[in-house]
Amino acid sequence: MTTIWNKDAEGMSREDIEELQLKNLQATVKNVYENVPYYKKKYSEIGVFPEDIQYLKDIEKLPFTTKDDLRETYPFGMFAVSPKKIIEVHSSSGTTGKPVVSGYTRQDIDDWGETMARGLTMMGVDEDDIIQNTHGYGLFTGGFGVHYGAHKIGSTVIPISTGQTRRQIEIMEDFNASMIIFTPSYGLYLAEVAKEEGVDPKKLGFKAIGFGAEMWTEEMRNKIEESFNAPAYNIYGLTELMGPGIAVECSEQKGLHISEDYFYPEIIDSKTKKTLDPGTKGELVLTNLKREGMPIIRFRTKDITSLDYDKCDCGRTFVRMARITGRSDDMLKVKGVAIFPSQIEKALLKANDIEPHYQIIVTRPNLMDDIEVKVEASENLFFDEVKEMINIKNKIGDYIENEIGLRVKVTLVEPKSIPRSEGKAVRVIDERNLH
Ligand code: DLL
Repeated sequence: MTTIWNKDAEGMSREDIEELQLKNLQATVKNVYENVPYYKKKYSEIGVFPEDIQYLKDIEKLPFTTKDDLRETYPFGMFAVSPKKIIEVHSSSGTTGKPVVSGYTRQDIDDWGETMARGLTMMGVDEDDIIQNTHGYGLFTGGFGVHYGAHKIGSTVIPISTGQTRRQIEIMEDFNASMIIFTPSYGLYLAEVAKEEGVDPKKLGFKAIGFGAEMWTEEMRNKIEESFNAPAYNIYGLTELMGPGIAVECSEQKGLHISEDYFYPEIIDSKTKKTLDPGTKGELVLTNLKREGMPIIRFRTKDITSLDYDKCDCGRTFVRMARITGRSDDMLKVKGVAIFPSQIEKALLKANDIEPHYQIIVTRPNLMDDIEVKVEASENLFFDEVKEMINIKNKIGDYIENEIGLRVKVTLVEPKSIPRSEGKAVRVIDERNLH
């Protein structure tokens, strides 16, 4: 049995967990009904009220919240407290351009640190460790979430953020980092660059690796563990609810423990929207149970997983969710950034001289994500000068970058060369094999 950060919480009996969850759910529903006009309107429209929540199961009476709801209330419409009490905001892509904003009070930031402290402890990290945190610090939640957890347990954090890969290798060696956090694709790239620099990643002496923010396969985990000669643990989270720490994998590496005192998980069938039994694969729906700044109720994560309530050998009683194996929508994560094809389409519609036929091709050459957008040129343009083509390509590249925040390769192809489909157009070709 490993050390548990907060035995009182993480070792609770199922009965106690459910009692606490019901109490906090009732308080949260009351809070949003009274303080967030958007929820009040939605609940009043269908005639459900806070007092209708008598049992945990009653959560199913409440409507779902989606990214679109957050977009409609952009930027601060979902806050349940006065903006004065919000001390930090984060953000990520929305479905049609406007990003999703997430606000935290001082207490929320402290709670975020608590969940990540639990997670780091699951990985065997403590105050003697030095953590190299390669997650981006900024509007992305990765950097700060891990940072708050590291502070809470008193380990030393190197807030190096993403990029400067050669410098990362130098720092790991010089500062003697004992644990590292990365996205799986960046981890593999780091190992490759280390080898190029003449550094054997196996000898860097990491005792644990934390990784998340994007989909990965067991083969990728094996490769990462082998490259660094250290166990790699899965970290799950999302901007809307809290960022990294919602669920983290323990030493057993058999699923991620969801901090159930902070989150209520459900699995639904994405089509019928009915709640499914434990163990069945479906879409994860999450509810904030304690959040002050921006409590989100029944958020459709669109992530596909299942829940396992069996006792875990690590001694923790919190439910475990399986590794994410897919999405129920068309969101892609490229270089850790969430992207929707609709955003690319919106950018393309701004450009002249092209046809609205396109394909998004995502590959992972040399272990780094690459994204290419193929667009059909108009007949006129296709027979035009090369200089003009380059101008248009650059312009499209700018529009897309403006929309998604990433520079992509734009390729203009011959008119009518992109295959037409009779049903739903195949817009995305993901060659990374992440399922
Ligand atoms: O990626 C939060 C995070 C940061 C988690 C660092 C872990 C580590 P978003 O950018 O809002 O937040 O993206 C959330 O990323 O709905 C999943 O589709 C995907 N995702 C996050 N963690 C994992 C994971 C952060 N461990 C979206 N495995 C989620 C698979 C993941 N997919």
